[in-house]
Amino acid sequence: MRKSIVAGNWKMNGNLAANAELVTGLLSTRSGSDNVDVLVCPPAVYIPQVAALLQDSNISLGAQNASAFEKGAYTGDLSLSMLAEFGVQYVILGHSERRALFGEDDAQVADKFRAVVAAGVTPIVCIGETLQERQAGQTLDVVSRQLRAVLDVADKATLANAVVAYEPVWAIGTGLTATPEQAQEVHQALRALIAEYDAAAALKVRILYGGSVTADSAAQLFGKPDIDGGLVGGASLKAKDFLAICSAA
Ligand code: G2H
Repeated sequence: MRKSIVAGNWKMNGNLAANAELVTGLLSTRSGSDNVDVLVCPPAVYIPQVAALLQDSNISLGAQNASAFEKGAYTGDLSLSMLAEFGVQYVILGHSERRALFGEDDAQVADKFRAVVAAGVTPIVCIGETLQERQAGQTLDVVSRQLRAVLDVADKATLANAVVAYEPVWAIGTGLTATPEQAQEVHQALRALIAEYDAAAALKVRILYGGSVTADSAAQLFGKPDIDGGLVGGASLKAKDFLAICSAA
């Protein structure tokens, strides 16, 4: 059995006061139940603040991005060792907003994947098709290409610990959610692709769904056999909504 994960991707939202209120709300209501891994990914500048707030809790800390490089002349970037020093245990990689707005390509995502794994941090690799690609019947081709880029550089010993997030671009922040059946079809195909590399790892890799997940849509999505939780954007900014999604996982 795979343990579910729910990750809150705050994107570029929050401030000191709002973060404190949100995390306090999460900690005051979250039960001690350990059947789902829960993490939040604040903007990098707030990682120390949120790390302090989460100390000794059962909520983990993630980053929204990281450099593939160890150190040096990379203005504006943050290395894995810097993030790890502040307790970051997960890093989101290749989010569609990074791909579309900041030009990240499959090769860069693969380089970052290698760096994240080498640092002992868990990668959450985001993949997903655009509406145009879905309408052209290219969904499985696109997500397979994006996932292969990472699988080709993955180490057999650590692949099982990686997390994949299927996030159809047309569902992100739009209020449109893939149906549980649409998502399951893709998740199943992704697991089959991972099995081509390592059958045992494929059974263990957790594949999250992301894209306008709400407290209302979560239970049905997470009820599908290959959907192991969610990567949640907008709904992770309200403690009540995020906790309801965690409870559905
Ligand atoms: C997809 C998701 C979180 P939202 O980007 O990664 O955001 O839930 O707002 O669609």
